[in-house]
Amino acid sequence: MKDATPVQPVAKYRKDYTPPSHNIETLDLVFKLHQTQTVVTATSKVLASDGASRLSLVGEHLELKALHINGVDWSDYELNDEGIVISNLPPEFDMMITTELDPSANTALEGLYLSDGAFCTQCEAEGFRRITYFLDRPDVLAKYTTTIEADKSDFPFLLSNGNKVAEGELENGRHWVKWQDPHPKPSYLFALVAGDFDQLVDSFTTRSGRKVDLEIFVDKGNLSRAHHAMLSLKNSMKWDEQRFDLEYDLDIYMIVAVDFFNMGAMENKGLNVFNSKYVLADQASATDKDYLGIEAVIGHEYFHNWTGNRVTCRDWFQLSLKEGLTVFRDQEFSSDLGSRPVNRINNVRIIRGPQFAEDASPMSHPIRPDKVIEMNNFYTLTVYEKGSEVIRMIHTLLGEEAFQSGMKLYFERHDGTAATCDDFVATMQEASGIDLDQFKRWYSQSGTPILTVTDEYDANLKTYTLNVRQYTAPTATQADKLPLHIPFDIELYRQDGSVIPLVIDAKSVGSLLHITQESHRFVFEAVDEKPIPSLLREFTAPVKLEYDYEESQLVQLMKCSTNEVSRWDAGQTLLSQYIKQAVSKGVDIDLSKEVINSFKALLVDQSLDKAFVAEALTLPPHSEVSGWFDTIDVDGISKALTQLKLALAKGLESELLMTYQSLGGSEYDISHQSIAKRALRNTCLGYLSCLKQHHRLAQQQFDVSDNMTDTIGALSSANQSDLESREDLMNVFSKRWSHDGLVMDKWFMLQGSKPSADALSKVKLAMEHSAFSMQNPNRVRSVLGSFFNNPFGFHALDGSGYQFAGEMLTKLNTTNPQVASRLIDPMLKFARYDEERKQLMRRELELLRDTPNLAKDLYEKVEAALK
Ligand code: B3K
Ligand code: ZN
Repeated sequence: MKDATPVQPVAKYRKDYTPPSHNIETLDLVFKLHQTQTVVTATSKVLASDGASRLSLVGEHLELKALHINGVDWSDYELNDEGIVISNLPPEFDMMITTELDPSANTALEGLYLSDGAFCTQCEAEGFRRITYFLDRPDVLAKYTTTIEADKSDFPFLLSNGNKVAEGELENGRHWVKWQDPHPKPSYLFALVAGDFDQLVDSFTTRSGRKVDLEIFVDKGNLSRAHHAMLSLKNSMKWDEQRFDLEYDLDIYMIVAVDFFNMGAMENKGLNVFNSKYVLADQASATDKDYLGIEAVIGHEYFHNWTGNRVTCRDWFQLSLKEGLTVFRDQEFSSDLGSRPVNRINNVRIIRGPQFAEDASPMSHPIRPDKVIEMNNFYTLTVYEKGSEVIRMIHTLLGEEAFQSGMKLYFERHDGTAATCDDFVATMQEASGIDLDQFKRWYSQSGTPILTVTDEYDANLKTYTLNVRQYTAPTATQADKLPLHIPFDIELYRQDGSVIPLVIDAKSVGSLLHITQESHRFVFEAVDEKPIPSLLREFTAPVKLEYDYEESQLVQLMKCSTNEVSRWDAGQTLLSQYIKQAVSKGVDIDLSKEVINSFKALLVDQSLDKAFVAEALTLPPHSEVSGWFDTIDVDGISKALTQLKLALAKGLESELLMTYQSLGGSEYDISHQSIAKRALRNTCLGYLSCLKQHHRLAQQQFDVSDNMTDTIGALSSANQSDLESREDLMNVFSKRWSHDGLVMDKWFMLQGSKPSADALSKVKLAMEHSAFSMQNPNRVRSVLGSFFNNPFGFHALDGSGYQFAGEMLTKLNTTNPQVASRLIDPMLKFARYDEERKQLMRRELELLRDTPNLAKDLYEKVEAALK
């Protein structure tokens, strides 16, 4: 047994890619499952690529029991820090490796581990090497056969990828099952699950008429909470046939929900493993947001079957090839099934908030990174969400039809292989005939481009000129930036709200402008009055827009824009102007009558989608606002946001109350309309709870609520406004749900985000709760994740928040470095804070750096931050 973490972790570079020395055609795995001593026998057919006689395999936390080559006990090998090097090999051979591992000691939840007594695996990105010595890299594709043997009464279900081909009974109450996956796959898509579950069974008939068995496995007693996941799965399968022309390729699709999981879910071939958060839902225990999250994640993992599994990544630097594309596909799925504008607004918020923040952090990287120490650190908002924006830009440039031709060509050319981002762009370019050469810089360049726009109107010539400049500031690891190809959608409006047609050089032009150089000048003709420009409509590119809007222009856009995302954006820009002023000048917020009225108009407009109105009334969060300033004034931002909320609450009081009352009392269902009503009603409650005369509403709603959305709506309002009823309501909730960790996560999250100085004591109390466990990533994220982003508790000036964070990260460093590494992100931005906070945070980072056995996950980030 050896320790996997070398003293000084080494980086890998994208430029250093070399093809594997050997290919593995088939892999036959036999697992004899045991909590502390699992034995794995891996038999493979191996072929040397260029006559290589030496084979290096990676392996971690393994004990080698036997090595046979062509049936002969092989002694010509050496074990090292990374794994094993086997020498004197023939060009073609059968290899049998037997290893032993201890799943019960695996708290990192990578490789084979125990989740509440059930065996399960997580192999992406590099977890398979904790199961056996292997060429654990995505460009080695093999056909797998898996035999699992375990005790029958404790583990009646033995699952793996592909189709079940045989099973049998053994002595001593044990049994075995054999699975065969006909599709060659990389090791990161391998999965095994063994346990006792309740099973929800259904089927889907593909458009070619094949019947696919659908099976969802959940903890005993949770069957009634799996129906929404099943419905989402069937919707995903149908949608992928209709929109992308893609059909499922096995006879069975299984999903297992587990409680101990580092991320959301995993797309293992035919056997998805899910965090139970993204499977379990019912009216009493799940919010509407949970329901929508389940739909999106079930869709995402299903869509990976083509974009990820059938065509996989050549190396991990290409991760966005599958993730950016699959996020794009799941966003489109949610938009086609639900509200497109509301989905788009939520995606834009993620980009403009946390993704832009990542771009501005010491860990900033392009969507296709160049250098990696710990691959798990690169499952980021940049690779996923910005990656999806890059695919969306290609879609915008090509249009749906050409984009789908590109997808078709992509599968024709790369199905069954491991491809690169360049391969993808090449198929899009070829299928459409559109030049994407310059566009490709989006893959290699990090940071957020800024588009600065100025304009002039010439009343005599009736011309309107837009000057557009692009600039990307240097980022942590990239000093020089080149101009990008930025799709820039615009529209011009008259004062009366009508649209002015776009004419350049006497020709009418479309609304999509192409920004390719550092600066552009567009002169529009026949513009009969000074127009109001609507810029970067639909957020056609992940850039920061700078244009000096007058308040009256934004008020007008909120009213007349033909595009709901732009109406929302105009409102957000309007509010941002007030916030920026308040924070930078230290003045109080005083909203003009016009601003109040434009929000009022949205609130009372019965023709609008209520989910959209709820978004339009939602303030940008503290984290997003922080990104607008070079130095973050934590307290100034909190103060401005509190004042702004109060100002809107006061200005809209009677309409908020009217809306709140009119939306109550309807029968519960999860149609879009009902979700929208609840969203708007709870948004109103949030505002009303700022006003003393309405403090009782939250408690009233809590008392009569028959669903989790309204319960949490009430509890959040009580928490946000720190109402007198807060403690009571929190206690009632915790008594009612203390048996259910997943539901308690909502309570933990509220404790961690309490907007007052006592948040730390609430967090410490929460960690004493019977439902809390430091081993469970969901619990840790809900309590600590929310606290580390709490502007009041975490950033307390006495440094107590930072010190606590340091202690917690040190603990997690040994038990679950992946989770630690996600949590540390807010600390990496220490240099952006005031001197006092900066010093305090830096000290904690330095202490961490000096921690013995610092995992490479944390090492990579701490080093980057302290550089
Ligand atoms: N591919 C997985 C993520 C794996 C993360 C490894 N640390 C889930 C997904 O993106 O669908
Ligand atoms: Zn994914």
